[in-house]
Amino acid sequence: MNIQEFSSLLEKVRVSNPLVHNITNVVVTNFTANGLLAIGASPVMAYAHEEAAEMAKIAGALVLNMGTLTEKEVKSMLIAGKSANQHGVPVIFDPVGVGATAYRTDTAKRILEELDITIIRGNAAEIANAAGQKWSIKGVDAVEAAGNTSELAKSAAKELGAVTVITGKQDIVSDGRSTFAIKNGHPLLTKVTGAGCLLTSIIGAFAAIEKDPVKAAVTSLVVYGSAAEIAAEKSDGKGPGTFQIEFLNSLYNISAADVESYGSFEKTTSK
Ligand code: ATP
Ligand code: TZP
Ligand code: MG
Ligand code: MG
Repeated sequence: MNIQEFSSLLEKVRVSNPLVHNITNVVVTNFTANGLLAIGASPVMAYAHEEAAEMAKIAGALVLNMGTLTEKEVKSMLIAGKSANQHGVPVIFDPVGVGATAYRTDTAKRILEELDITIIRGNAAEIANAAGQKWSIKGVDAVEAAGNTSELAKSAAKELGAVTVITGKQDIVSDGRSTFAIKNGHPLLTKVTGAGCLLTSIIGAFAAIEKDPVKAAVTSLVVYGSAAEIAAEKSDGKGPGTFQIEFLNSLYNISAADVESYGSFEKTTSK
C-alpha cells in the first residue's frame, strides 16, 4: 500500500461516482449527503421497509449508522443489510454510542450477529463495547482513549470478523493480521457533529470502488484527515463554523498532490 495508490482511488471515486446507500441518524443526514457529494460519490438515504432491500442491491456500498435508533430504522437496517449481503455489496457499520445504553448495546449485537459486516468504524469506546469489552463512554462521545488502540483494533477485528477502524487523535485500521496507523486529522473535527458519521459514509464510497476493505479504509482516513488539515489552514482560526464549510470545500478540491504531501500512515506491528 502506498500514497500514490490512495490518490488513484480518490480519482476512481470521482470518476465512478458510486451510489452509497445510507441508513443514518437525523443529526447528520444533510452533512453526510453533502460530504459524499463533495468527495465525488452519490448519496441516497432510503429507509422504507418497502424499498430498503431493492436500494441496497443496486448500491456500491451500504452504510448503517445507529445514531438515533428506533425499531423502525433497526428493521430497515436488517432488511437492507441482508439484501447487501446476498448481492455482494459491502456493509459499513457505525455503532454510534454503543455501550451508553442497553438498547444501543443490544442493537449493535443484533446487527453484528445477523449481518456480515465488512468494516466497522467508531471511536475507541464504541469499538470496545461492540466487541464485548468495557470502555467508558459518555453519550456518543468517547472518553479519552486510555488503552492501546492498536491492540483493541486487532482483537476487535478478530472477535467481530470485520475490518475494524478506530478513530481519534490517531486512527487505526486492522483486519486482525495487518494493522495500520494514520496520523492525519485535526481537532476541529471533534467540534463538528457528524464528522465521524460522514467519515463512515466516505469509507463506504471507497469500499464501493476498492475490493480490499483495509486499503479502502486506510485511503479514506488519509484523504479525510488530509482534507481536514487543509480546511483548518484555510479557516484562519475562525472556529468550527468556517471549518465545516472549508472542510466540504477541501473534500471537493483535494488533489493527488495534496494527498501525497499531507498523507501520513504506517504499518504497525503488534504482538
Ligand atoms: P467522537 O464522538 O468520540 O468524537 P466520532 O464518531 O465523531 O467520535 P472521531 O473519532 O472524532 O469520530 O473521528 C472523526 C474524524 O476526526 C477522524 O478523521 C479522526 O481522525 C478525527 N479526529 C478525532 N479526534 C481528533 C484529534 N484530537 N486530532 C485530530 N483528528 C481527530
Ligand atoms: N446524537 C446522536 S447521533 C449524533 C448525536 C449528537 C451525531 C454523532 O455524530 P459523530 O459523527 O459521532 O460525532
Ligand atoms: Mg465526533
Ligand atoms: Mg461517532
